[in-house]
Amino acid sequence: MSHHRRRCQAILTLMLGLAACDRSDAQKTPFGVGSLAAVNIAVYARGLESPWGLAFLPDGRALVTERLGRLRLVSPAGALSEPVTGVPPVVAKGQGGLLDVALDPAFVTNQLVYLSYSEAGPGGAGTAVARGTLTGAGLENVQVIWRQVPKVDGGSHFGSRLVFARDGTLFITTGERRNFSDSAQTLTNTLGKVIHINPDGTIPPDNPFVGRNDALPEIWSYGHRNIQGATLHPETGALWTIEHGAQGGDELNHPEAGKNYGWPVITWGRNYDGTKIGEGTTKPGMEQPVWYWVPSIAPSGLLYYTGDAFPEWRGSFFTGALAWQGLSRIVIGPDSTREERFQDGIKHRIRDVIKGPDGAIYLLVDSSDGQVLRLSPRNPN
Ligand SMILES: [Ca+2]
Repeated sequence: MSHHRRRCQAILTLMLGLAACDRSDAQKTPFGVGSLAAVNIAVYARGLESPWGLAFLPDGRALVTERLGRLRLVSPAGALSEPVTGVPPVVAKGQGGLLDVALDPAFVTNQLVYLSYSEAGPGGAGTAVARGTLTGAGLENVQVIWRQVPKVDGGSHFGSRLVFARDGTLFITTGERRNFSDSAQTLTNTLGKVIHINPDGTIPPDNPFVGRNDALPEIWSYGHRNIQGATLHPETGALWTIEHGAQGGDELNHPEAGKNYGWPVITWGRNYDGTKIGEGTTKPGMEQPVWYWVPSIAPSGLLYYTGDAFPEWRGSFFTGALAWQGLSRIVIGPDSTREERFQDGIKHRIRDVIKGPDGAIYLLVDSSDGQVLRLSPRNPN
């Protein structure tokens, strides 16, 4: 082999090495910059302390949670009620507190409201879900229907979103409580899992791990890090979720029964000190995300938009971004997925994204002086 040829091969190897390195270690998720010039951005409600979840009632009011443990009603004009009584005590520490709120699918007849929150107990804290009847006097007959096990120390990675499936069953998303990430891969606990229960807390008999003595029967999927966004795809009825990665590696997934979503064995992110996590980015038997973010945007809240207010956005996912501060739109095409980001006029920590009954998009701004923003067309047709 000539010296020249050897040198060329060395350069080629170096170039291939760099290319491989670029793909696996340093890829930046590309995105387009979207414009909200045709969108009217108004403050729907203000004076909320770290609003976390919001659910519209059939009468046009909304229930909104504040992480420190308050639940309030918001009038159609944006006026806040006094805190609704009957909310269970929460551990308002770190990322913990009162988290999501959801209405029973039969709310019109049963007035049942579901809350997810961080609950104290032996060992520390864990995510829990309670439901109660909303009356003029507050939440009544409040019962805890599900508790994460075990309760552990620390104030991070509680999840949590509540999503009803079409059959009336309830999905609960969780986190792996950060210092217990290996727990996401074992099935004898409910850290780092998607949970699937009946709304009274009983277990659907066709859950994937029912009947196994080495797994808890409420587990739907596992290998998750910290899921703070979830929604039911209105066309397919499937659950979709958003989870936080570490330094890079936020993910969009559609968790299917019994499947392993990889954390902390595979991820597209790295530890905060730059070191490698787990075994790499792919592994047989572990699912790949539909989309992932490097660097992280810290996504929270998930919406699949089907409203009439923004026809051009129908069929898109939206997630809020806490760290990046703005709104991300994800469009899944037949051959490729793309992302568009919005920040002008909404450069805030966005905690949740909700479609209102009017088709407008509502954003929860996570701040000690938080707001609910309403996005509507500037020139409605
Ligand atoms: Ca994953």
